[in-house]
Amino acid sequence: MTIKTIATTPFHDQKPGTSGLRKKVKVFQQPHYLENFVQSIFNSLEGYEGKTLVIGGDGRYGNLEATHTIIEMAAANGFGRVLVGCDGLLSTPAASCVIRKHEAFGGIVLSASHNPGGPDEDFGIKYNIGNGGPAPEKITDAIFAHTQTITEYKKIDAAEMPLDKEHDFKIGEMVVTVIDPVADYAELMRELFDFDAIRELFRSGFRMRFDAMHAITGPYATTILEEYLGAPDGTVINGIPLTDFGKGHPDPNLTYARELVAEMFSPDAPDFGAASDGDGDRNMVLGNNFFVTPSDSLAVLAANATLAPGYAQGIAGVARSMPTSAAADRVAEALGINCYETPTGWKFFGNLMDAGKVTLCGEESFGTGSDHVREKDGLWAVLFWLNILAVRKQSVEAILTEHWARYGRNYYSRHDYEGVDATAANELISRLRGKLTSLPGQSFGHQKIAFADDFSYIDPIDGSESHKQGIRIGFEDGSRIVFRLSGTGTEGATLRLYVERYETDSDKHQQATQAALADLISIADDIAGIRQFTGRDAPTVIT
Ligand code: VG1
Ligand code: CO
Repeated sequence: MTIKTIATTPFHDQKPGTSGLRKKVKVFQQPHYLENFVQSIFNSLEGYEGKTLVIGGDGRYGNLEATHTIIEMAAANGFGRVLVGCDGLLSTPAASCVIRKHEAFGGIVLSASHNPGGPDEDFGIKYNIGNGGPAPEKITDAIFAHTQTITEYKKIDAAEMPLDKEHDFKIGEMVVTVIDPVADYAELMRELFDFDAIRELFRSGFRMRFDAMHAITGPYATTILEEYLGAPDGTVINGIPLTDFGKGHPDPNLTYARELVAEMFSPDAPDFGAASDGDGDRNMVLGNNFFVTPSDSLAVLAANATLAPGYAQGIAGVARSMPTSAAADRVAEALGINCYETPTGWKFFGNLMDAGKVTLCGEESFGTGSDHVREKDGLWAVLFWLNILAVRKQSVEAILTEHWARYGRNYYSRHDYEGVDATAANELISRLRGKLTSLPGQSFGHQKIAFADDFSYIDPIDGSESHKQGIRIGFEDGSRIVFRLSGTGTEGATLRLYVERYETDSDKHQQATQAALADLISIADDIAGIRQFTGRDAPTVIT
């Protein structure tokens, strides 16, 4: 087999964002587009010759073809070995696990996460480094720079690419090892959680529903929950991964996980419900007729961490993204550990975990995880909850009610305005930026603004700086409004409004969330002119 060097032209495109490059499938189908990006990744790396590259994706439309291409390019570029999931499948957390366990040089994950899949929908690709986490900005900047100047890429045309079974074969000098996508990950989960206690919980008649949303977590959840933990068959629904996710939107929230939400808010609801996203790194957790906000979920996991064997020694610290509620901060304070506030995106947690400063991390966007891998991990969070439920033998609602009584309740909601005009959305943000210095001291009804800024972060480990990470407006009673634009959408702009109010009086812990936050929501519109700029009367998604 010979290495082909193919002439190409640079493509002028956006910088890969929070989670790599995400585009419509049609964009990725342009000649040389994927190849240019993959070669730009390799051109940004040093010292990978002879080393191992992990490859896998969430099974969306285009996954398998892209996997073939990347394997052929890895061989031509001098990697020694590729570890690839059967049929090109690996969830994002499993890819992180495999990179770490097999001490790979890095990995390429094919996914557009929670974005829909199919010929007219989205595709994505990202590079993860040797610690198993998303590439830091230094590398994504270098990749982008290479896409602007690339003139050729290398490839070996393989006659055959048998990825449908576990075995080894060679392409040129490179070994391709096809692995079971579930095995390494399932073994890690078994080390972290008390599988015996969870098995006993299911044996006692505990009822659970897990919605895999026709995405990658299906095989993982079926193996772990139904096979290893003895949950009844049918506990996992929509468990077969489909290239178009059954035409659904594989985003585990109250709007898109419709089937699960309907069952969990019915008279005969199971005790526990959960869902995961396209690539398996997000999670939503529900009790019987009860929703757990991701911010609260992080706080509950932190407060109960020692109940799981993998965290029995206690946790070093917690970290949350800036828009995530301060519920975890209260727990950290009580435990006497640090709580770090980082910009949105999992990559900001990597250094803190590598340095041993934090064990648990979370984002309000249904992302929770720990230092067991370097990605957020949907099924891990679900198993953590099961472990806590198995030990405490209480309902999800009772656990939350006790949690709020002890730490106070952070009422919290996120409003998304999806697919709005990008110019108008940018204008809204820049007008807010212009107002920042004049806002403090202003009153809106009984609320007085204490501070307003555009969030900046200096990484405590490597000193790298990130600016303009979102507008924060804080009120004197500790309430907070945050505005930022999404970095992961592929159509127009998405404006996100995050609203939070802290309530210590447990007599006031049973209010409906939107009602509890109504004042702040209307103040947000007064300050930013959301309706005026977006032309929308209501958000697309409320969580
Ligand atoms: C969103 C979330 C963010 C998350 C990112 C990637 O980003 O808000 O918290 O890290 O998606 O998640 P944005 O820029 O659209 O708000 V995933 O599941 O795509 O890896
Ligand atoms: Co995801």
